[in-house]
Amino acid sequence: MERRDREERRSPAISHLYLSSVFLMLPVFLAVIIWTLRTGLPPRRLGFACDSQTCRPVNVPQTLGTGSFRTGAIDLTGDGVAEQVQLEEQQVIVYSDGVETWRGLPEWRVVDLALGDPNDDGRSELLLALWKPDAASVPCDSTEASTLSSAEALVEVSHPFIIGYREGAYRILWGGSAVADPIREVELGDVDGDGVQELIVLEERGDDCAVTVWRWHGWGFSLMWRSPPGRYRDLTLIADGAGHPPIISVAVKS
Ligand SMILES: [Ca+2]
Ligand SMILES: [Ca+2]
Ligand SMILES: [Ca+2]
Repeated sequence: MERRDREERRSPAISHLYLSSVFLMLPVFLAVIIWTLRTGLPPRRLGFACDSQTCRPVNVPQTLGTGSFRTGAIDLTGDGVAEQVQLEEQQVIVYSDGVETWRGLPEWRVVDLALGDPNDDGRSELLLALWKPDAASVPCDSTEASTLSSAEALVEVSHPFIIGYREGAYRILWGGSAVADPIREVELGDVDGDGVQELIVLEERGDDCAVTVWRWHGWGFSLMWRSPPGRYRDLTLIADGAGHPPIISVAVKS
């Protein structure tokens, strides 16, 4: 009887201690919730595996990573020694033995680039996704056209360009026309396993993006496949083991 009395007398103290602990932990719980809301959860990654006809969704490792090019090495001059390629503040710079040997035009705003053989001629080049000012199309019957200065008539549009080294100099080997769907990111890789590299593009489609796969046809690229639109970013290619072509991987914003 005395023991029960003691327990009954002690139970309010235990309840008080329990409530105090909850109140003490409350700031910790709130901090975790705020941190999660502010930083967001890691984006989910989605993969696409391709064959000669199409690409289909596949599972890929949920690793973090950026799809934007920063630096890389490839032999552009064909002498067997790799050049260093850097993308700095939207300008492409090529170095040979630490010495700058080429940089893109100042009016180009390069948002991404890929190293490889986009035009399937056995030589390595740079595939640039760039914005540059182009002459705006002004209606022929517009009375305002004659009053516009040349600077005012320019608009910045998205292009794919191929830069290569030929006959002792870096040149624009192929300057693609302005694209209707601006290019966000590019990759080069033989995703269908036929021995020829494809151009993989993350392009804007309204408020969303689409992943597209393009084949070089001799004087330009033709579309092989386009994904349904999604909130994609960070386009990369990931190895799928010996004998298998690489898999396209994109992060999906939640
Ligand atoms: Ca070289
Ligand atoms: Ca080439
Ligand atoms: Ca291929």
